[in-house]
Amino acid sequence: MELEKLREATRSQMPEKRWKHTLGVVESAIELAKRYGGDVQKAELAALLHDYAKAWEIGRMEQIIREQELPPELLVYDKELWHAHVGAWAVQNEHGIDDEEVLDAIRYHTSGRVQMTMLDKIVCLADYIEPGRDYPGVNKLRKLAEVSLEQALVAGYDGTIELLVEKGKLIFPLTVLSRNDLIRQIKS
Ligand code: DGI
Ligand code: FE
Ligand code: FE
Repeated sequence: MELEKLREATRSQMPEKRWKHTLGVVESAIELAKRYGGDVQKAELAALLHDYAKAWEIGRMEQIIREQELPPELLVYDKELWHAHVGAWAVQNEHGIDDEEVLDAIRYHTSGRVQMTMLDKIVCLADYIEPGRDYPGVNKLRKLAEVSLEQALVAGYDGTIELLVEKGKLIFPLTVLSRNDLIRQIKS
């Protein structure tokens, strides 16, 4: 079966720990899709593939960003952002995934974006709260996730932004725009 092949292909891209995380994200994404009336099948597929390129070598990712004309501004921000865009390119290219909604959910799972789709939100939030995650505040996020996708995501971005500030790192502007947009969505 197609999904089974994709599972094995994805698993083969990463160490066991990252695969466990991936399975956790799949579980949480399915749960969130059911809770909020999202597309469960797309949530499962996007979650399975979201970190496809996470363990790829930095040099390989950089080359793909340049040669495939992925957003060049990625290169001047944290390398942690790269695997999302490279992963979307890779699953389209290596496995013929052509569902743009699924590709976008993979592409924007780290940074977020303005006007996130339900699927974008589900995958990004599942990434923050999957059962294997253990960081200060994760339980607060899990609680918020039962009430509001948007509120939980804002709390997630707040934590990430705080961490980046603490470390003196750059913040990818799209993350700030994404957070602003979610706050506007909550208020309207
Ligand atoms: O791939 P994962 O570790 O499962 O999670 P992820 O894809 O959300 O990556 C998160 C990492 O990216 C986290 O360590 C913070 C880092 N990062 C660096 N710059 C930014 C950033 N994350 C966001 N959202 N925005 C940034 O500007
Ligand atoms: Fe990721
Ligand atoms: Fe992840």
